[in-house]
Amino acid sequence: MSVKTYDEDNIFARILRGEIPCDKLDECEHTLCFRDINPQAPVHLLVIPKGAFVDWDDFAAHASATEQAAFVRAVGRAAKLAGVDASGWRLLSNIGAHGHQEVPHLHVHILGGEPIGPLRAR
Ligand code: DGP
Repeated sequence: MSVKTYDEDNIFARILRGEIPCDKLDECEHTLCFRDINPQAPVHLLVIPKGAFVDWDDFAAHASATEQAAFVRAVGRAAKLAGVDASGWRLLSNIGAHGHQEVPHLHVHILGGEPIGPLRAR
């Protein structure tokens, strides 16, 4: 099993420590939800765990069941709070180099507020 090294100075770790502000929508003991700084849709939220996890693989392998359940619930709650639950929305997570992950702290994107289009434009 490969263990990925967590960079304590990544931008989302700094947001969690309160060193950088964010436009927060929701928070619980294990998760934080805030608006993406570079929105790709009218609604573009990020949901992150508060624990130090590099990506989905790391979170799936090493987070507690409580943290994992809280994360799933936080995503559903965020879509409702943003008002896209009825119209539909996209959930995605970029993982590693081929996934084009830029920030090495697990996050999922919630995109909505208009038709998001096909998954991948070629
Ligand atoms: P990615 O790692 O490629 O899945 O996307 C990272 C996202 O994080 C990207 O959509 C922009 C967003 N982002 C980067 N820095 C900040 C920041 O300081 N604040 C906020 N709110 N979002 C950020």
